[in-house]
Amino acid sequence: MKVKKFVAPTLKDATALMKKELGNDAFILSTRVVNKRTDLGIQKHFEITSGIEEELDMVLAEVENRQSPRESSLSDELMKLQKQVIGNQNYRRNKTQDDTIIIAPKSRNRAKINSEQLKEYVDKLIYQEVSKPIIKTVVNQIKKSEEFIDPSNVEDYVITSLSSLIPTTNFEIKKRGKQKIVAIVGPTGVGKTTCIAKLAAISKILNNLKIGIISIDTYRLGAIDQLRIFSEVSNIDMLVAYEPNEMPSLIKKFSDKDLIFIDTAGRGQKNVKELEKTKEFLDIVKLDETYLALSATSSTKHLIDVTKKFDFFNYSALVVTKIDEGVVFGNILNVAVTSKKPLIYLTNGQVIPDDIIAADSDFVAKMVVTGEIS
Ligand SMILES: Nc1nc2c(ncn2[C@@H]2O[C@H](COP(=O)(O)OP(=O)(O)OP(=O)(O)O)[C@@H](O)[C@H]2O)c(=O)[nH]1
Ligand SMILES: [Mg+2]
Repeated sequence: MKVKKFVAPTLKDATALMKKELGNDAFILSTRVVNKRTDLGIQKHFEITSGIEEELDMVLAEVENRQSPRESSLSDELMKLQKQVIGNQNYRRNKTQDDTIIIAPKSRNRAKINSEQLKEYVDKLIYQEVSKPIIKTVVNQIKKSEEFIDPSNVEDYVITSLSSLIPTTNFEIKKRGKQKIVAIVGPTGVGKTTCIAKLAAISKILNNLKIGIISIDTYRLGAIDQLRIFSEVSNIDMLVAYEPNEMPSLIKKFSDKDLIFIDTAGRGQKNVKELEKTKEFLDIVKLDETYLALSATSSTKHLIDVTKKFDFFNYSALVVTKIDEGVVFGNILNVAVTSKKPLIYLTNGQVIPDDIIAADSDFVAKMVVTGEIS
């Protein structure tokens, strides 16, 4: 930290001098009245001892410089989120009469995070393809809370900071008697059917629920057989709808089920006509929830495009599949933040029903920072 003293006839003038030289991020460590010899004799002046976190500022500036203009709206969104997080932190911000903000940390005696340490994490996040506004948010948070962060524990802080940005939700099933209907939509081959098989098996075996599966995927060769084999092996009822108007009667046939899953045909996000066809099937049914399945192996750009093109399905949450095949994980974080849709499940392999995890923001943040699935 750079520490400097400024002396002026008024506190306001001393603060103005400080800001002129050190910028708006400088803060006042202490003030005192001093006697100063002037042409008019000895006069009372105000002395400000100010500080600025030079090293952290440099890292922040570096990230800011790397940020492309197109990312600014996401940056605004993140700033709002960041305020939420900072609001919880152990900081005192006092407003003085001349509207100068004085940040008064509680103690300045502990070891500090050095810029090398911070750079290490910035580089890790860049490698993980975390979007730059998100990195900027994390650096900002560290900068603002540096006094309270143990330098030996930066990783935990980065994880907590990222975790606070990731929305997640839980799968809830009401008590018996209230049927729930869930559809999974998404691009081709991401693992929609496998995910339904996992959820169906878990709900039946662990929760003892009566499950029905309706497939509307009469498009892909072998799609029906894939589900039929699973339904026979697991003893879960399955029906097929060939036309949208068959849906109500199939739902009626499953009136004794606690939970009905609807498996849809995979559609490329640019195939608007086919997406609309799938929607016709779903519109006839009163769905409780729709999940959008996305593959962890796709790029951030692709994932964001899919979330936008599937928007008209009004999906409530994201299932991220194939995390076991993911090389980097920043894309998961980026898409959750940008789409503002919560993550509900992550799938981590082909084994039914084992390879599925309820989404947890700390777990995802840890994946992003360490590059590993723990
Ligand atoms: N490694 C890995 N493979 C998975 C995972 N989930 C599904 N798969 C595999 O991905 C392939 C496609 O899975 P499906 O469930 O048929 O995908 P889908 O989205 O239903 O495909 P379409 O209906 O054709 O659009 C299969 O080989 C699955 O075993 C996962 O979490 N990890
Ligand atoms: Mg399928």
